[in-house]
Amino acid sequence: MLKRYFQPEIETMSPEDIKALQSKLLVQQVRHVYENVAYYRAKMDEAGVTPDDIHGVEDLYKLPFLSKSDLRDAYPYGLLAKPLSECVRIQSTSGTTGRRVVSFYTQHDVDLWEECCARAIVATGGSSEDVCQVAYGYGLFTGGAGLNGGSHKVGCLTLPMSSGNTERQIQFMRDLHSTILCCTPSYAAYIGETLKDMGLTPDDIDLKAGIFGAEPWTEEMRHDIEKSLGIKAYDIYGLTETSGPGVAFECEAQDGMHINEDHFLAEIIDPDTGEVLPEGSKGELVFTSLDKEAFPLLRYRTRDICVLHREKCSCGRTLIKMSKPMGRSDDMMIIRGVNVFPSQIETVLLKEGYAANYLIEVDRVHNSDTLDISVELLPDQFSDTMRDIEIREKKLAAAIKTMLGISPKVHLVSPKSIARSEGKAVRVIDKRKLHD
Ligand code: DLL
Repeated sequence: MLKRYFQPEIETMSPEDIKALQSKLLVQQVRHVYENVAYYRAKMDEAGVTPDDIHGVEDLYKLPFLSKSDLRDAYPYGLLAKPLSECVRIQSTSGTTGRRVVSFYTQHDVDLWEECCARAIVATGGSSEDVCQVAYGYGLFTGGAGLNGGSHKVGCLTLPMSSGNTERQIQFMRDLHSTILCCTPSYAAYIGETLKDMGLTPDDIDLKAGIFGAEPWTEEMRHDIEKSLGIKAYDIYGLTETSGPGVAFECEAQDGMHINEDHFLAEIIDPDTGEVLPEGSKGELVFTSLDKEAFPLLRYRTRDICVLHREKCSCGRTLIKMSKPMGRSDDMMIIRGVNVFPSQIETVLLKEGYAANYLIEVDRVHNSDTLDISVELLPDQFSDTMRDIEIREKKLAAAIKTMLGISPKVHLVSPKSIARSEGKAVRVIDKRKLHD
């Protein structure tokens, strides 16, 4: 029989029992950090809090926050809570934006991380009958390693493709009958586009589900990917700091991701004041690891903006859900005084019938912000006359203005002229940052 849950005893635990488990683990985790991480001990000392002040989840607010700048200051070993001789793995972000994060794992940490990814795979209907094609990048990036490990734990036949070489991906997918695809949503969209370019349809492949994350993506994009690959597309969330993918995962309800609360305690705070907000409020997601050995993090500010909901889910899981992050607070652009997230623009583009192939360029000219959005025409729109294209550009600009409150300049460009992504897509170039 198909398993509905990878670890039912946790995934369907009553909220009261989860809270009790979290409280017990939190007390231990705080002590572990205080005794082994001088950097965080100094923060606690400064805040006047000791492990004896932490009796359970209700005392979490007493602990100081940890931020990206702390990670930078403590790079590379300052937050390590175990001797290197007990660590078996390092993963890292690419660090292209100057924010390299290095995370360490004991074997126990790797096992728990892979279990989290296994829960995500089973939640999409995955089992030992499946062939799981992992097209996240392998290497320092956590996507490949995490889903690879999760796939093994479920017992899927694992196809460690890594990203890139898209036609070969499709060839293997067909020859080896892959049923689950794991990659970034922008790469999934590209695979869908390539399938069509190869003269194939979803009927020519056996995929049934996709596990896509590592970057923000909209509901509209989900719909497009599902159509182009003939699958159900599920979201998965995580960050290098917390191990990698699998902190939260989507189930059959496809309306938010269940957080693996036995390993991660989530809070939402006001990003400006640090005040803890009630459930249902939009704010910055903060995570406390509960049972990590090598790289535990207490009250880590992710900068991701989302909402937490604890309600009965049709899948039977009791784990709290997070909404799709609409982007990092540092992805938010302030253009002519207005807050703009790239995901808002993507929503309009897809609703207006374009694909998610676009580039947003922001600049400042004569002290005034400019917003230029290049969007690819679809092949059937490309035959339009110049006049038709101008009308389209105006219509799209008006729809974006309605969403954002500011007017962009829209440039419709020829199909396939915007570079495709095999990993995380780069959709914004903010030239103002280059001038500063
Ligand atoms: O992206 C880990 C990951 C790999 C998650 C594969 C899911 C699948 P980092 O490179 O450290 O780790 O980037 C973490 O990516 O803080 C979010 O801003 C963003 N992110 C991750 N998952 C999602 C998602 C991996 N499902 C950063 N939706 C996070 C939106 C996401 N943003």
